[in-house]
This record gives sequence, structure tokens and C-alpha cells, in this order.
Amino acid sequence: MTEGQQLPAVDGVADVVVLGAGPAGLVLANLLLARGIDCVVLERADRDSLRARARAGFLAANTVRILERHGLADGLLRRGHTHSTCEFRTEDGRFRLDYSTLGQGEPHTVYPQQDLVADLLTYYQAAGGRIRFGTEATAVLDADGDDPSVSVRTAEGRPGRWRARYVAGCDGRHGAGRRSLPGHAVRRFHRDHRVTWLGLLAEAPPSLDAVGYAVHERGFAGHMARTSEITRYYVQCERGTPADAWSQERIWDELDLRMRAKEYGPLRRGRIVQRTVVDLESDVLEPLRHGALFLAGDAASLISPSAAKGANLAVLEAELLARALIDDLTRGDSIGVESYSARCLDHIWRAQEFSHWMVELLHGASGGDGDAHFLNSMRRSRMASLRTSRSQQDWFAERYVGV
Ligand code: RFL
Repeated sequence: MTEGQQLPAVDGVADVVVLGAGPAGLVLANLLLARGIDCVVLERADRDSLRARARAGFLAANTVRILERHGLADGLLRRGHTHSTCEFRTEDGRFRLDYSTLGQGEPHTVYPQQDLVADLLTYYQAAGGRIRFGTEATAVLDADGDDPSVSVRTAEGRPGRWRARYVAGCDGRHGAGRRSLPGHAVRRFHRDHRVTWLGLLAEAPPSLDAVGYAVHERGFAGHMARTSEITRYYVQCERGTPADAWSQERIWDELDLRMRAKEYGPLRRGRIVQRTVVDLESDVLEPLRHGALFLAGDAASLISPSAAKGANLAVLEAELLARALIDDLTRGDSIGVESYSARCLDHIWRAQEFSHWMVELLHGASGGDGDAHFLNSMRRSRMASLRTSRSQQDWFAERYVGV
């Protein structure tokens, strides 16, 4: 029986308790373990459902460099593929940008997030890392006091407590890390973009050799390759639409219409195997630290998936946090822990700004916005600048791949 399959230990102690085994938590835990830091990962889900959760796919070149630097990139270098073109389809025609040749642009690596998570778990457990599946953190206690700890509940309902010197809240937007922050210590800045996407995974090969962004009077549609057999699509829908409201046929018909398949070529249809309703929202917490508790990844900032930044920010923040904690725990150098929040927030706000720009590029008036013509004309002009202005394209390329 391997470490991860044991019945969860309910109580314990570690120098760093990491909440959540997503990209942020697992990159952090791998980096800490490699430097001999005593850590444990507490993960609410079981191992199989963790490895099956499909989300991101586009990894920025900087993310790949971070993973390579720490010997965590073998899988994605072997099985991922590079990608560097996006195609925009609008009422004014279509155009392509090869962003790897523009400005400071670089290609993306397409590699499903669940495969990255599976690789990171394998590395961590092979190196002897401790992880407790089926263990939900319920609260971080005494974060700014002398005896920080995490209260937990196992899948069987047994309560327990992990004592820690530091707690890394990498448990996403609804996790215990965020929930445990006192209102007086941290502020949350939230933006609802008033746009909703139905996120789909189709058992179908990609239909174009580019990321496809289609702007249509019926709403946005998007196409993103995942593997040679699986493609992610997005269709904008009304807020409140249930995930199963549309039949498979209606989904494909909408995608055909919005992506203008009649003009630009048919989409390869296949079974829709996953549907997720995503309300496009963003938020940022400031600061990202409260005493012994640090936030990283979606726990620190939620970013709309319009520019595919979330997993990339998670990896970047995990590396910064690992460095800070290693310096503090091995050398007593606290500069990194003191500056962690400010350094991350600089990256986060820049990613938020671009993501916000993308939301406005890809959507016309929605959600009851009053002056639809004004907003749609702004959107159309923004797209026209991107189509015609080389300096705008250079700016786009740099922001599109950067974190
Ligand atoms: P995760 O991946 O959500 O992992 C958090 C983990 O914490 C566990 N957990 C708890 N464990 C213990 N106690 C608790 N109380 C817990 N509460 C939660 C969860 O089970 C989970 O295992 O967060 P992390 O590590 O911060 O990573 C963030 C990314 O997952 C996220 O930003 C991206 O998926 C966003 N995103 C994309 N990002 C990209 O960079 N490129 C993309 O192409 C991209 N596509 C996407 C996306 C997000 C999407 N959705 C579903 C919003 C496409 C979609 C549809």
C-alpha cells in the first residue's frame, strides 16, 4: 500500500501544511520537499477524482520554464504540444495572429491540467512526500498567533488537527484558506463580468490548428485544442442556464453558427463528455498573507478563463512562495515571506488587466447593459485595431503568453 492510499491520519504536525493538491499546492509541495522541508498536503478529494478534473490546458512558456527548472516537466515536454496561433472570427471577417513571432511572444504548451496534476503527484509521492487524500481543511486557526494549526475533517467525518509553522492556502476560491482570513486583515476586490460560458469537452479532434475566438451576435464561441482526440469548446449562454439545458445537437448547431462553419469550414463533431457553467468573474485578495497563512493560486485570486491565466499564475506564485518559505525555514531569511504578497500582486493585477481586456474584446453587450450599440461598437473597434495595428499585435502577443 502506498502512502497516498493509507487511511488518512487525522492529527499531525509539519513545518508547512499545504491545503489543496491542485497545480499551486503540488508545485509548492514538490519544491519544498526537494529542499528537505517537512511538509504535508491535505486534499479534500480522493486521488482518482483529482486526476480526472479537466480544466486548464494552455501553459505559458514561463510556466514550462519553472517546471523544467525544478525537474517537473518531463510529462508535458513528452506529451504536450506547442501552440502559437489564434484565429478571430467576427462579422468583419477572420484573421490570424501567430503570437510567437510578434513582440515578446512565445508559444504555449498545450497539456491538460489533470495530466499535469497527475505528473506532479507522481513526482511528489516518488520522492516520499506526504499527502492525505479525503481530508478537508475546515479552518486555519491562530494564523497570527503562536500556535497556527489547521482543523480537518476526513471523508468518514473524523475531525482532527494539523499543527504547522506555516500554512499554504492553495485550496481554491471556496477553500478554508480564504475562509479563515479575518475581514479586518484582508480585502477582496471582486468583478463580475456579467458573462457566462458553457465550457464543454468534446470527444472530437480539434477542428482548426489555432485557438478559435468567434464573436457573433448570438454570443461568443471558442475552440481550444486539448489532445488529438479531445477539444474544448465554449459557448456563451444566458446567466443561470443549467449545464444540461442544451441538447448535444443544439450545442453543435450554435457552435457551427457562431464559428461561421459555413464560411470557414465544418467543425468535427463528437460526444460532449463534460459540461461546466462558468460565470466569468475575477477577484483579488489583498494582502495574500495573514500571519502564518499564505494564499496562492485561485485562493489568492480568481481570474476569468478568458485569457487562460489561472493555472499559470498558480505555478508562478507557488515557486515564489516555495523560495520564500525555504529561505525562512533553512536560513532564517524572512525577506521573501515579507515581500511575497506584493510580488504576487504585481503579477496578478497585470494578468487581471489583460484578462479583463480579453473579456471586452470577445463579448458585446450582455447581461442587460443599457447602451448595446455603444458597447458593441467599442468591441468592434478594439478587434479592428488588433487586426490592423502591428504595435497592438505586439502588445497582445506579449500579454497573451506572459504571466
Ligand atoms: P485548484 O486547481 O482548484 O486546486 C485546489 C485544490 O484544493 C482542493 N480543496 C481542498 N482541499 C482540502 N481542504 C479544503 N477545504 C479544500 N477545498 C478545495 C480541491 O479539491 C483542489 O484539488 O486550484 P489551484 O491549484 O490554485 O489552480 C488553479 C487552476 O486550477 C485554475 O486557475 C485554472 O484551471 C483556470 N483555468 C485555466 N488556467 C490556465 O492557466 N489556462 C487555461 O487554459 C485554463 N482553462 C481554467 C480553464 C478554469 C476553468 N474553470 C473550470 C473555471 C478552463 C476552465 C473551464
